[in-house]
Amino acid sequence: MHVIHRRGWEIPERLATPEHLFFNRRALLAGAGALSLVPGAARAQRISDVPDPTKDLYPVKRNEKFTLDRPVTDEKINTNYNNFYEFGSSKSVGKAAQALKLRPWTVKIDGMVEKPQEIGIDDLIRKMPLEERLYRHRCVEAWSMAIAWSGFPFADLLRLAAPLASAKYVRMETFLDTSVAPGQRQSWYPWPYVEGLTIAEAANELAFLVTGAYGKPVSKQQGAPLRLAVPWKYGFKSIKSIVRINFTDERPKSYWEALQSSEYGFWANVNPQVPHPRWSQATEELIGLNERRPTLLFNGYSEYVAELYKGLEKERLWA
Ligand SMILES: Nc1nc2c(c(=O)[nH]1)N[C@H]1C(S)=C(S)[C@@H](COP(=O)(O)O)O[C@H]1N2
Ligand SMILES: [Mo]
Repeated sequence: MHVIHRRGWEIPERLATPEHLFFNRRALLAGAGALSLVPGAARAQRISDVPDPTKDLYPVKRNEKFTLDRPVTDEKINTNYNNFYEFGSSKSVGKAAQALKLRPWTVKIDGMVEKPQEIGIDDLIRKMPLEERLYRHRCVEAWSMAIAWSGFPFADLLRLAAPLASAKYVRMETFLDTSVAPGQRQSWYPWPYVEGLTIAEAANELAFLVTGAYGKPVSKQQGAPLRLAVPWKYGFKSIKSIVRINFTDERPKSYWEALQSSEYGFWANVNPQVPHPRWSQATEELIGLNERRPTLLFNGYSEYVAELYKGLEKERLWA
């Protein structure tokens, strides 16, 4: 039998510290081993789905403004090492996630807006100016990747929804369907997954709604058909498979905050100097590169976002 040595991106147990409350080493190892399952997962997707109706749109033109200080993570690694608790608490949820049906898919835009609407995902995607961006992604578990996302600026969604001046926050929700997502049958989790931003954060040019990755429609395990990317925040803010975008004057309570508010808060900005209650955030494991690096304030995106948090120093900005 082929003996598999630990690769660099298989995080040593003492450094790997996932969001879920009790660390499951077996699950992590299964995630690493799942690279061998790629063909199976791909086949499952081919059988259960109609061809993606937006496929012709990709690849889209790269916006060269957003550059990286590291290579893009190999697509096979990115799509085989995921956090998507709806499909299980291990990193190897890629196969289980293929059960998600992507069409029909409706996104409800409601709450404090001038233009409440329910819009089919294909109408939404075709209305929006798609571009590719290379973004870093820093999980609160102290690992990172770099991904070639495709999608559109959140600012364009704001234009479509036209929030009222009284709206302060945007609250997003993932689908809820226990018949496809076994994790959602675990009733101790606060389903559905919820995340939120202030309107000012959503309007920031970095805030990006993802519809594609690596030059094609985004995969299910990465959060198809619509997922958030806010690269200056810890990865859990990047909510997947969004079905509702609600505008409100009440600060949304996010999934991880509802589960464990002593460890996870609303802002969740990356800061290497503020440790998680159970581990350091000073460095990160670059998955796939066998490398550990110092983590940067705002994950290296200070020039875009530091201004947003002036005057909020008393708030819990770093959890
Ligand atoms: N709906 C939903 N969104 C989610 C999660 C999840 O479990 N469910 N996990 C979050 C976490 S912790 C991370 S690090 C990223 C992982 O995205 P990736 O699998 O594409 O790397 O998704 C985020 N979005
Ligand atoms: Mo994460």
